Amino acid sequence: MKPLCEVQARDLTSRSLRTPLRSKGYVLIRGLLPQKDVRQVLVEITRILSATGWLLPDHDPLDRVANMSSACGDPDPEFKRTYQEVFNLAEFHALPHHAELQRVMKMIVGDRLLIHPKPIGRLIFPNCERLRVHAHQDYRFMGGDPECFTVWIPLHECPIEVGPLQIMEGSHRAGIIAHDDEGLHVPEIKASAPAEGEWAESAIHAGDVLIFHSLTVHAGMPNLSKQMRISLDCRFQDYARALNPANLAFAGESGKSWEKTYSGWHSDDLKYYWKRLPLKLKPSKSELKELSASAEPAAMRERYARIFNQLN
Ligand SMILES: O=C(O)CCC(=O)C(=O)O
Repeated sequence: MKPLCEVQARDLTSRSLRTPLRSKGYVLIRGLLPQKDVRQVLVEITRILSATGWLLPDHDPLDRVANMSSACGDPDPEFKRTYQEVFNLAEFHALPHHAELQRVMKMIVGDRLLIHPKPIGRLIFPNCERLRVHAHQDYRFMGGDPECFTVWIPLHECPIEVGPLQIMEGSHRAGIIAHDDEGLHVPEIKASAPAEGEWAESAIHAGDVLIFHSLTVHAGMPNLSKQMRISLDCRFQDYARALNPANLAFAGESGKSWEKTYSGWHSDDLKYYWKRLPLKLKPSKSELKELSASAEPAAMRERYARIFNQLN
């Protein structure tokens, strides 16, 4: 097993961050976030998972012992219902705005920092191969400018058996790799696809963050424990670079909206913050309007129309 390339938060410099990102496509920063700040998000999420019956009742929710009779994942409807509750938490959205993370991301992308507003929460039941996230590049899902970075944050100790993320070292240099989407809910890179690099993996601790480029191939490792693996991934870029507006809106048919997401929040500070930035949308608003009338098939026209309407 090849370990991930790591740097201690206390030794961080612009050079110690940029060098591995450039050569290997990622860097693991040990101890960047105070454990109590990460734990606070875990407390809120496990409260929801406990109430919904995903965790065994005779254990501390923070131990995340899974009730396997409830095992589910995206796109199961029961997963989507609970995920929505997690997504609506103000604490969940606040973590990517953590001052320590912003400091580091500015060292990577510069002062014009855009924190994408839709972090993804991963609520991974153990021993469910069908729910594992297989090899992919985030660029396939994000679009916009490839000079975009993901930060993966486990909310608890994540030893190898709990299934942390693994990285194909140097794979960002292969450019955009074709993903297979036939019969798959989430497109993935076939094991046989030509991608250079060796898989690297390490135990990742609460407070560590794994930062990688949008073209870096990565995958979730199998969770072979009895516990759920709970993590968050969020994306960052220079706001002067192209941004796919789908990253700001809810493009699907679920009826999700920012108004619903924000309805239980006590503070307005992190609501619609990106609307104050001079973003470079690609497609632009006028192109979106045009696409919502002309794109094929009809489902794509509807998707563009939903994004366009939410931007206005
Ligand atoms: O947490 C996982 O299993 C997958 C995360 C991922 O693919 C990402 O951070 O882009």
